[in-house]
Amino acid sequence: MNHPDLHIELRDNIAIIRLTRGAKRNALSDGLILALRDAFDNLPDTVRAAVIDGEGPHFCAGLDLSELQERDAGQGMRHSRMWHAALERVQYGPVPVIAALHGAVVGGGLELASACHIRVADASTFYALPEGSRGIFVGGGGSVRIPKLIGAARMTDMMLTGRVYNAEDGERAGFAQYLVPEGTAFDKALELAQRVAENAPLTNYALMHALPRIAEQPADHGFFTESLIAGIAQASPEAKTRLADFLEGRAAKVQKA
Ligand code: 1HE
Repeated sequence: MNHPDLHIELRDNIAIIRLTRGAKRNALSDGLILALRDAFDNLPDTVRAAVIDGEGPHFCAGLDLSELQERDAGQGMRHSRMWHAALERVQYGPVPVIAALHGAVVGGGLELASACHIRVADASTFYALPEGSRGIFVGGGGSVRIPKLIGAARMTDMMLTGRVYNAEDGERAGFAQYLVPEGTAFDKALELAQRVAENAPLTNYALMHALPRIAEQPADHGFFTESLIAGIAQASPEAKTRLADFLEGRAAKVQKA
């Protein structure tokens, strides 16, 4: 589980997972991708949410291009499937993951960010998919996840023209749900993780696992899946306690935004 380019820290019930390869702009080597996979596989049961961020001036420069050797088609496919398996653990792991973005969020770095559940970007963030100009293709699930954030037309444009989105345009396009001043993405991500960690774990799990699947289902199946999850969630002891807390005046009301 230990890898020199990945630092894992537990702060109460939040796991902070940091790419620590700043000198190489947190480029994702095969070893680092496998370490990420293992990190999400082995989170302690006490963890309720995770924050992922990157050391140095950039969140992540994507695939480690120095490792791109001569691969045949089968090896290339398996390499991509390895990324899929690792980022699947991020998206469909045990707890919600909040990405704290800054600087470059490019190529595989954007694929990693798009596997997270919430993205907080600071004002220095920029997004790009240089694969188009490097003669390669996305291979870390980007063609599935990124259009869900920004639409297929914007992704096509990015890959065809090398277009780079700055932090503000990126937030408007749908890359990030939060845009914060430079240098504050981690603090905001941690604050959100602490808020997320207060929810019933079953609700968080249901949200992460059910919502993206329901989005893929025909409406009739989606309604049915929703009813199953609704039934399971409301039958949990935690739901009963929380509802009683509200009805008896012990729980916070929703505040006007
Ligand atoms: C790297 C990588 C990398 C930096 N692989 N070594 N990704 C890309 O095409 C993006 C390539 N990187 C860049 O465009 C720039 O490095 C950045 C905009 C991210 C940052 O620029 P800068 O000026 O801050 O840093 P730098 O001087 O370019 O890089 C510092 C060092 O990191 C340098 O090594 P050094 O030994 O000369 O110090 C760089 O070579 C190294 N470095 N990025 C390897 N990506 C599952 S498929 C996914 C497909 C993709 O992700 S393709 C997109 C790859």
